[in-house]
Amino acid sequence: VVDVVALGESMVTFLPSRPGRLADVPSFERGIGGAESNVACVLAAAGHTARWVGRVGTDGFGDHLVEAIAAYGVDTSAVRRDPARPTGIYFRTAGDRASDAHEVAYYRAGSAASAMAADAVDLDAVRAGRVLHLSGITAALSAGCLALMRELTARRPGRPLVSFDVNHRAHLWQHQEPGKVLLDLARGSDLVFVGEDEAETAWGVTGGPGAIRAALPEPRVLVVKQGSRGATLFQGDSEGDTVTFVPSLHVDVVAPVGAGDAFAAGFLSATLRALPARERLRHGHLMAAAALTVHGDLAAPPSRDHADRLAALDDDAWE
Ligand code: KDG
Repeated sequence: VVDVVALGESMVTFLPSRPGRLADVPSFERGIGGAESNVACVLAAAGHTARWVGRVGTDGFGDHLVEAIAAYGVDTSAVRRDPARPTGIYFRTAGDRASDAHEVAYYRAGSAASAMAADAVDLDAVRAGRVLHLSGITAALSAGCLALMRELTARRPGRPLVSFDVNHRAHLWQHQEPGKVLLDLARGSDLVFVGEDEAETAWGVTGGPGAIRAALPEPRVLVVKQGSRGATLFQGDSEGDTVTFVPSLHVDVVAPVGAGDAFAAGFLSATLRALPARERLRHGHLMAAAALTVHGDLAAPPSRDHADRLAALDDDAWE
């Protein structure tokens, strides 16, 4: 059994050669992106078995994605190729260092991935992991993708543990109200990652982690990400929730893109290894710190031994 299967759209990304407005940047460097395959790549680099399920065109960008993701050690055998639709791509600008203020230009409407649907993916391959990792991005891609997400988050005996990163991308939701859709998908999941800021924009929930948990009591595990402050884990059992907060690492941010995915991968890795709550959050923060300090979506994560040693440092080192 593979540890984690991640399903979603991956894209070739174009990173700017220098900061500035999209209108002014003269050249871009090719990279790979896609929230869910990012999670699979970090997990594979951290020594787990990971599969990415997606759909790309038969174009060179599709070849590149499959090859580059496989080079991380991710199983791409269930990726489908679509001769009629292109691989999605996107461009982004570099904001000023620590801020999130970058422009994103997606070229993904009608992409191969938008044709994913319950009858157009290999559902056995999707459900073959201990964990199935999904994100709210997929729900925004097309009606078929949304129906697939509903199918995968339907509570059924014997399904893998369903991990869901809300990943609210306002740009992608032009024809639908995202709030209720994302909330329903989160409710059907076992482990949910959500940013405090996303909970406010998507659901209008303010008031911090406790208020978010009150709005989303169904998943057994809820991780509320609080940016550079830290993250709060709610771990439910028959007695109620155990609540654990761990501060983030302070790093010089180069680009925030990919940090949420890396966080999810670190948290999932520690969860698969049955590490205690505090270590799960610490592994999330460590992987996020690696991603925050590079331009692209993906950073080489610390080795498992190294991450374990850092996660085990005493509280003073983590304040
Ligand atoms: O999580 C990083 C992603 O934003 C990026 O890789 C692209 O998946 C992506 C998206 O849809 O924004």
